[in-house]
Amino acid sequence: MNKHTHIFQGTAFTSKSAKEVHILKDYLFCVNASGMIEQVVSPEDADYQTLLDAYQDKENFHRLADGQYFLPGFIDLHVHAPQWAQSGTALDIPLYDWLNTYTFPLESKFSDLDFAQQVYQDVVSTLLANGTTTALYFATVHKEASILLAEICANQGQRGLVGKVVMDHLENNPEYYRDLDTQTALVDTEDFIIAVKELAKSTKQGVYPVVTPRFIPSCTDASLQGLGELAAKYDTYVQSHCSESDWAHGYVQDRFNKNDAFALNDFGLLRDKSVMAHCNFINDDDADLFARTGTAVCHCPVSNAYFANSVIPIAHLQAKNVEIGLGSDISGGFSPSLFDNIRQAVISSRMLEDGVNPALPAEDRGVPNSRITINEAFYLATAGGGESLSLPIGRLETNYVWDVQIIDTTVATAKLPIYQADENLHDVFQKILYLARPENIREVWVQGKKVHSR
Ligand code: XAN
Repeated sequence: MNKHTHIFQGTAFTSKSAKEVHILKDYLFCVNASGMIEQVVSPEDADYQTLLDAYQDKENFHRLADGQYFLPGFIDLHVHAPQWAQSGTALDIPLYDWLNTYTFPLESKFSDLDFAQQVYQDVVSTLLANGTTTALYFATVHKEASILLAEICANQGQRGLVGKVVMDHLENNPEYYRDLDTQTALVDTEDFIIAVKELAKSTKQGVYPVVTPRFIPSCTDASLQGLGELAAKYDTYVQSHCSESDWAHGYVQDRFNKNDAFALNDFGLLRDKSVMAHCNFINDDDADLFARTGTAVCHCPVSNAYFANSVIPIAHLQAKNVEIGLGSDISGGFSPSLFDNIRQAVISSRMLEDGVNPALPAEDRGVPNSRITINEAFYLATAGGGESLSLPIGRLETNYVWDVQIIDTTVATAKLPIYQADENLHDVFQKILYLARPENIREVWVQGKKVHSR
């Protein structure tokens, strides 16, 4: 502990395991100059009073007010940053039509850096205001605008993992929106990786380049192969869409006679640092392959309800040791809030378990053992995301970074229904997860630095 240490005092909620939440009542969190949690001190510890006496009058001591709580910052594993400009629109048509009618025309506009700057500034600040401290972003095919997104994350203090999207397939992508050719796609990706790694050196929280084949239909075999090699050469993250819709899944079967997971693995794209979005149609062999390679699944419950008409079996995948986190999938998912996605994850899982067709006998309606609890959905948005990215984030524990959101349950315009001073803290936790709105997020900190307040 030295003069650069910051001490935070208050009650925090953090995952103990996938099912259990640890309630740290009135703890001290000692955060060092690098933004790491150096020590977590309970009121029963011998050091507690000594630390309080030494620090409580200093300016680097922060005590939560009554009705305020710490939550780990959220980790959004799937955001299409350019699509923020169309969030909340056109969700009533199938994926393939949505991409061609709305999404590709929009994304093509990001060759204009002024437009990109406007949208990217907004999406990063909006996610921070919603408690998202780490985000895994798809940008567009444009190298410069993708670097700009990484720069904006760096400047706003968000831990951004950013991918320049690769779409080099001449038949499957529109002429107005694709990489010029395979060679250009690979050279641009390599330039992008080098630029973001250089940028990362000047950030505290880190920004990371991500190898990003949009999905198999958008890429040639040659680009998939080249991207796998780049990921290995630079030891980068990899992201893509995997077995998302009936259409995409069927396309990969026709082209490779195997599922997306095995096809991606053949190109070296399933690695410990890989995150595959959606995965609605993966089978047990695919799941085992994910577990063996350390590939994580990003569950996008809002988007899946619209575009895939599907619910992935979270509990089943976890039982097979697959790492899973949560994604908003802006703008396939309309909401920038992982609170909304936590809520939908619980709702969808219950519909999967209980079934939705009341015409069938109860025992034939659903998939047994599918429901997840609010604790488990919280885990996906925090610790599960951290494990998926193999970063020390998503938990309030020693040797994790100080990425937190301070939730204020007493905000006049968004007061949570807490009337008893001695209310059970797990009930408070549930009320926060189900009812909190952006107004309740008073402050957001990333790597020990305040990056948002209201
Ligand atoms: N597949 C996709 N799915 C999705 O939800 N959003 C996209 O932008 C996309 N591209 C391919």
